[in-house]
Amino acid sequence: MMNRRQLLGAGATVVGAAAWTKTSAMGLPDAPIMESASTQSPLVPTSGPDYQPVVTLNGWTLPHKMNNGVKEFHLVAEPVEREMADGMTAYLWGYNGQSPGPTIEAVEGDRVRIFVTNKLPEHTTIHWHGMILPCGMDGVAGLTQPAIPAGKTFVYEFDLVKSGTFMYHPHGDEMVQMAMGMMGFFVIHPKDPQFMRVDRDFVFLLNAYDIDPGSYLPRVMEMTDFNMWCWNSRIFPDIDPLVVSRNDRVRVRVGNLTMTNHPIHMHGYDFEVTCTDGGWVKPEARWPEVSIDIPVGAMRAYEFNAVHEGDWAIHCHKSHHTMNAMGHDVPTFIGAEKSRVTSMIRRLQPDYMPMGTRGMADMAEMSMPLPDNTIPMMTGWGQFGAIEMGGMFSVVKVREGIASDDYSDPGDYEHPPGTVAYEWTGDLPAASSTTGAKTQAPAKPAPEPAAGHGGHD
Ligand SMILES: [Cu+2]
Repeated sequence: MMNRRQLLGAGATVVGAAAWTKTSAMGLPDAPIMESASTQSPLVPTSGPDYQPVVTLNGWTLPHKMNNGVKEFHLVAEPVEREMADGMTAYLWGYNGQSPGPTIEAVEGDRVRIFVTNKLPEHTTIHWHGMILPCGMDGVAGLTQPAIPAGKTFVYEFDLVKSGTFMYHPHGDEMVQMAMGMMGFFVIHPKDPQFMRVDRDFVFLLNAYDIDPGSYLPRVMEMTDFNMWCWNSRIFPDIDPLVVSRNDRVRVRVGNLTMTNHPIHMHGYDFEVTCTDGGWVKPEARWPEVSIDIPVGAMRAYEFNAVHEGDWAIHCHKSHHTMNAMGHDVPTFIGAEKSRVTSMIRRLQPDYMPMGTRGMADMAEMSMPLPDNTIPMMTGWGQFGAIEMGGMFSVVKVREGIASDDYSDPGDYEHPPGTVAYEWTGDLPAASSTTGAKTQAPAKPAPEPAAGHGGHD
């Protein structure tokens, strides 16, 4: 959970304890640090207007302090070690111990003061993407402010004049710093607690890295051929599920700070886009979707009523983005006859396994030795077998009767009897009296009644 201990014990990745002690004596608010990569409980407001706090997937919300009516936050830009999945850690740059940085939440009408301490080896800034603020607070190095030198703290202070969903990221050496993972969400809740109120409100950022298997550092010069497609710098199977109680009103806010678009597809529902980083979408301007393309440098929020129980897949619909550590220079062997060449190769390399002659699904089930610090391209297990996914994939778990503050994984969905696709063995199952069986397979139609159906009886 929240770790408010001082940087004194935070390890060698920061500039040093002395620098912290000195700035602390200068009256800076605490800079909380997060050490866990798992989803933290939402930060329920304890003062000011009520709102439904967001849940940051595999992330957390930055606590603030009130100072004479101003909400004060303290972001620390610094090198971090981010666990992207069990068995895979990346050396990234981020904020307050993690990458992405913590979600900042505040309320329309608030005045915020955000201290930004730079513990990177080079200068930085923060740009508040989509927010309406004085030009000098916009965070563009050289254009609206001098860059924040390494070791210095700058202050951003402005009024939050509109509610909505925004992002923050550097605007100095932006290519390197965003490729290293410097980004976060900034959610401004409406002043009216009933406006656009939902029961569950999830946020995550799309990001991408190119990290060679066996290495830890992203190749920051890569422009297109990334191999780690992430939500909040996590990859399947270690992106936490989106846990929802049946009949909840649910919002999912997705920001894209990669260099390509991502059509986010959720199974089991249709839904509507209700917010962009430009603001709320009026009800009469919405249309139904089942996939939402999230453009580069943009945010889309969609909402649905969680009436359908189940384990519903949610993923990017670019099929290479639901893979981990993937090489693209692999020939296609589907249909090739490799038995002769396999025996020849095995004389030199006894462990050689021919791959791809029947498709690639074998990859998900066989366990080959991997280099350190990487995870298989296709992986993950469900109650019925290998899921064969990776990267940008998770599960929306809708269950009856989940407590409003419970986001813990409820386990596998228990399908009602007769509602799971089944193998045809030549006979339809006997008709059952359970309602679930109605959706399984149509029973043999009853004989047509002889009576006509003129509609005038
Ligand atoms: Cu994608």
